[in-house]
Amino acid sequence: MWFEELHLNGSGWEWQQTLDRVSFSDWADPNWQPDSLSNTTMEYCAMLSREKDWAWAEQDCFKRQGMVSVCEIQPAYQQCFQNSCYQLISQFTYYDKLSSKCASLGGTVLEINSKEESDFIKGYLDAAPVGRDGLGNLSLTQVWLGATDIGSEGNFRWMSNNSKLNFDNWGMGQPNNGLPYGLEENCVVLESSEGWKWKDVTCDASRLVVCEVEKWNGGSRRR
Ligand SMILES: [Ca+2]
Ligand SMILES: [Ca+2]
Repeated sequence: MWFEELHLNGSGWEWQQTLDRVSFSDWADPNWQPDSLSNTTMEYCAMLSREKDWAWAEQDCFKRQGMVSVCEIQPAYQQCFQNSCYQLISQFTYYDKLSSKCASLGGTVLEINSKEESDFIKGYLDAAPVGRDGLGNLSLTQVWLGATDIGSEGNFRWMSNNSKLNFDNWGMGQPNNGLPYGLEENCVVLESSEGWKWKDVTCDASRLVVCEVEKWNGGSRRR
């Protein structure tokens, strides 16, 4: 069985969803697992091995044939503020998959409705240990916000209920709909280099996303 939760960032194992360090492990044979630091097979993922009574074994991330995955329906959502809890998802996601990605985790795409929430999210993202690509390079530069002006240029609305923005935190000169370059910009990101202020961008790239759940919906569950 495939165990997609783990990956190696160069100095140890972390959970793929939360990027927390793996504090518990059950390697099949501590004498030879994990061994990817000492050979050249590039085994950066882990699985549960039936032959080893479901203990853990390393595996090449591309060798998925014949494997199945088990999903947990709630990610950690341990970062809570007022009525919401948040989880930065460490997989790059395209705009058209945003809502379904968060829905599959019991939540919606991040929406920011107040200065206080904005400040909290800024602190969360500043502290997030994310943004390493497969080679260990930092890559957390933009995070999707659940807002768009698709359908009515300049009239940005929240994706969850199509209501007009009740708060904004645009960066200097934004939103500009791509002017003067002529690339229509109908999606919104938080930009790390501008203190996580907002900018409209084209909708076609994949970026990281923060999912949000209401607290009463099980958000503050601890593992
Ligand atoms: Ca636009
Ligand atoms: Ca823009």
